[in-house]
Amino acid sequence: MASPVNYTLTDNIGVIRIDSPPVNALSQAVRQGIMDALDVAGSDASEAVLIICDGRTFIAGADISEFGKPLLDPWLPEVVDRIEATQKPVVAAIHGTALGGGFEVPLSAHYRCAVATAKVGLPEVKLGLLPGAGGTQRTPRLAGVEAALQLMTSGVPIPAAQAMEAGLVDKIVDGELYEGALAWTKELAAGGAAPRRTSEQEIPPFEPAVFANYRATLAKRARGQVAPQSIVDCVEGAVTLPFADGLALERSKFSELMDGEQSAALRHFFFAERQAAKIDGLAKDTPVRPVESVGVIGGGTMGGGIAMSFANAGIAVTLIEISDEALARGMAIIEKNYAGSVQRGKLSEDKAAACRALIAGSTDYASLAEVDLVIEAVFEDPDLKKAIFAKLDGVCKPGAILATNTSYQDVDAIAAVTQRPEDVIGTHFFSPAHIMKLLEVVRGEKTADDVLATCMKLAKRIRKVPVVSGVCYGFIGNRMLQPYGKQSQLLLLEGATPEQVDGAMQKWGMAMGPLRVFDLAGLDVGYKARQALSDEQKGDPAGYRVMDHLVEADRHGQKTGSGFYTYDDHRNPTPCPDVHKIIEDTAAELGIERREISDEEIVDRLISALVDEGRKIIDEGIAQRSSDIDVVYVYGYGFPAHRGGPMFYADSR
Ligand code: 3H9
Repeated sequence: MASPVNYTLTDNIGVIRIDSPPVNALSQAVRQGIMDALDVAGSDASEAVLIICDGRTFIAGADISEFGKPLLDPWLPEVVDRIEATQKPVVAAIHGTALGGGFEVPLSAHYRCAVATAKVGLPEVKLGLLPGAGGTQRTPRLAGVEAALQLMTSGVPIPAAQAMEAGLVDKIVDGELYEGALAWTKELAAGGAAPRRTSEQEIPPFEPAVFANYRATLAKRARGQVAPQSIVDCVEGAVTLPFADGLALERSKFSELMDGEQSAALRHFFFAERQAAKIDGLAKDTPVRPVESVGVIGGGTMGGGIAMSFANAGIAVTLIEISDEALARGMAIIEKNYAGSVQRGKLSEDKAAACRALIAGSTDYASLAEVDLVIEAVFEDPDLKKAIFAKLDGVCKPGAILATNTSYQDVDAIAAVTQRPEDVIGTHFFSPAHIMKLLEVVRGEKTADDVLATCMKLAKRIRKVPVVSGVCYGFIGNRMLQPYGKQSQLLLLEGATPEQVDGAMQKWGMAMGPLRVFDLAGLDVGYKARQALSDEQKGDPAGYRVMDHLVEADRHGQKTGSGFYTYDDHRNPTPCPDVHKIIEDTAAELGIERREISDEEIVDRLISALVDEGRKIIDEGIAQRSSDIDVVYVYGYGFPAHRGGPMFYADSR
């Protein structure tokens, strides 16, 4: 097999060109190829060496698919040390994204240039790792301690201009990268530039408290995660130890993390997320329909958030409401959200204005005649939804995709009211829709393949992570939430308090415990729904009776200032003795004996409830694969990514 690394002597420059699609990851063959090329460059007539990549990006990191398997020589740390030790000046030329090991290669080169659109970063933390090829030692030498900690503990890549300001890149190349980089390398050689080894540079002065501050902040921001703290240890090592000892520290910490459960879970999750985009039985080249304009029906929190998701991706939106007043209210929420993003520095004023300008309002369905996709996001009333779809069938152009954002309703029944059920699909967003990454794409019985393929592709365009679900009550995520919610009620009746249940789950890593989630959603919603059901339909009263009593005591959840907790003006929950009394009385009413319940039992029973339902969802073919369920739970329900998702967690036990 041809090597993915090609070496040529071009004039007086040795050019090492890496071509290993899709992202030039540092597989064994690439590492070996770089070593071989350096061998040749070491003894030929070249006066300097240029490392550059073909394809869509510079190296995107170590090859993650090799992780967790026996190490293959040469190891990346050896490769980067060899680059740095080269006796001729080595230049790295970056385009696309230089990430992880893919940025540690340029850090070990002597000079770095990039095109303006390039980004560089050390995202290992997102895989439960730290930069293990000298990144923790070289980055602070170039950019200073604080910038290094920021880059590595956040894992967020930075644009080339920012990298240049930080000292991580020396030159921005205008125009074609190869030409510009080659010319610069020649210039350096002509000027007698010597190898400039990062390991030999002094670390710029820094605030000594920075390490303690980072440790404290990360203990909160990355609760329970090992890798961020290990990164701080290594950067501290960079300032206290000689370079070689710092590298040894980095290596030992890297190996510890690699062998640990958290990195295994996060690596699983990396591939799970990418796998979720693939649809079994659907050809890769299934055509997609063009989507350049979208209609959203319903200007509530959900509809507004959906409209913003499209506008943020540059897609024009028509927002439909039933009256001018309702439309004005919806538009005002959107304005407020954009103003908030500007205030928090997430969006520039110009960008916010441009996005906002893409959202037009209307009270007339005729304005949807030419849109490519409509998403209905009105409240969960099946008759109303069906009436809307019948109307859409009348006004929308042939080929328009008709989507419902329902959380529970039968997508097939909604499709059946139209003359074009093949164009109907579910797109279930999560609130707040302009922020949450998950999108459940619900494939109806008659949904056409190209409609499904279009929605999956579109999801990526609006920066969502799509997961396909079949039709069932609650689809993947909310269906699993039902037994989970029920289990939380049983735990209360059997002896736990709301704060104990939520505390145990949050300590374990959930963003929010189940009872705070109930409070957030509103206890009255389920209460009202239950009023229409017979006792038999309602099922075991232990699953809902406490909530009934809370609503009857006017505790409707966070929006009314009280539910399972009492809330202050900043929505902070406080445990409430009245709630404890309601729980104890309900247990007595249902003849349930109370006992001491451990945090371990709480976590075990709640996660088992999720997993048992998850297995049914797989068996019924509602989810394509168990890793899809993990993606749903991490991106939609605050499940800790470092535990890999509920199904991975259960499988690994
Ligand atoms: C590291 O470097 C450790 C070192 O410090 C120390 C070592 C000793 N390896 O995301 P996409 C595949 S840790 C293997 O859909 P995009 C991916 O699975 C690494 N495969 O494209 C997918 O395959 P498929 C630090 C990889 O354009 C295909 O490429 N680096 C790798 O949306 C396309 O990927 C990172 O964490 C990899 N490193 O985004 C960067 N990367 O087609 C991880 C990608 O079969 N990568 N693949 O599903 C990314 O963040 C994104 O892939 C990237 C492109 C932004 C590059």
